Amino acid sequence: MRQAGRYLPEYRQLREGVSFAEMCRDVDRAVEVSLQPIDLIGSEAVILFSDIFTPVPALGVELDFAPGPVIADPIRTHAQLKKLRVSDPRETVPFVFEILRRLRVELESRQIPLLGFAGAPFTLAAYLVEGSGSRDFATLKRMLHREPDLLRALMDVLSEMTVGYLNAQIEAGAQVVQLFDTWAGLLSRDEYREFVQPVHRAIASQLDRAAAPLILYVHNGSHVVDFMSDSGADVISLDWRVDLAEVARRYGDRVSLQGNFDPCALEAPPERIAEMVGELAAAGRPARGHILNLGHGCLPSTPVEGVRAFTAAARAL
Ligand code: 1CP
Repeated sequence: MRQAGRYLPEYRQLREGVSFAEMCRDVDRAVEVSLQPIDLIGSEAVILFSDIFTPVPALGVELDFAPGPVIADPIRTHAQLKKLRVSDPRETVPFVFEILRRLRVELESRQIPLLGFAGAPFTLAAYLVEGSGSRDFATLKRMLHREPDLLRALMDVLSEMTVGYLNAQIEAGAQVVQLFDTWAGLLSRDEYREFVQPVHRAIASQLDRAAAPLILYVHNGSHVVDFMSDSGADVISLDWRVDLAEVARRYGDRVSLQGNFDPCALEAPPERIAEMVGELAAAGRPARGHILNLGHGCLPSTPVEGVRAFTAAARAL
């Protein structure tokens, strides 16, 4: 969950004078930033340093990070949609796979697993239609209600891109892949069932699952946990609004769980963090598997001591 984020002074130092997009393309720096959390905070897995928008410019979309993605010409018409092209990511974003291959070599001897990731079509579409992040994504929702076929067609293109991108990551050495659907929780249950659930299932069925299990994350998704557990993903990743004990009891025989510590609770004193980690581990125990993690990424203001207290408590369990 955005482990290499802006809360680490060592990340900020490496990032100085370089744009975020350049950082993602700079194999040496990206490898170094990906590895930083192992020694700096004691994490037991590594996620590729990149962004969910890395493969998007290759579709023919102009975008920038400021600091979140900003789309030069938001997609609102069929004519714009028709111009999008799905390419072979090995040719258009080769650096992503070079970073993964280098990371696998670095991590092999340390026996630390490597995660790849992608943005889910609904979340990518949310930014592409809206033009940037938003509180309520009103333009996206207008499209959903006025031109549902246009939104579906956009998500079809993004699904094709996502499947190719994740399979290429698995081929390059990602041992697990995580699909981030940060904004799908904006939808009602009926809308989620209609627009999001089939997309997750289609992606899950087209990935090389024998080589890498799939984790599905939905932010603000406490009302759609049943759909998540039925998405075909091996692990569902939850935010802190979800009662993990209840989900573990109800769905834990079908899917493994990941989460769901509130990153803001990393502000608590270390002893209290250790107590909460113990409670969280106990809550997840009825599930067939539970990856202790945050429920969302760290904030730039998250105290590094809090993150260390979390990993230390998890390791001490
Ligand atoms: O920790 C890591 O290195 C993992 C790499 C990673 C991941 C998995 C980054 C680096 N971003 C993401 C995922 C991501 N990016 C998501 C899905 C997960 C989530 O909800 O956090 C989303 C929605 C984005 C889009 C994005 N990119 C935002 C959020 C914008 C918004 O609307 O709130 C931001 C700020 C970025 C830029 C970005 N991506 C990653 C980092 C470290 C940064 C900050 C860059 C910087 O200023 O240095």
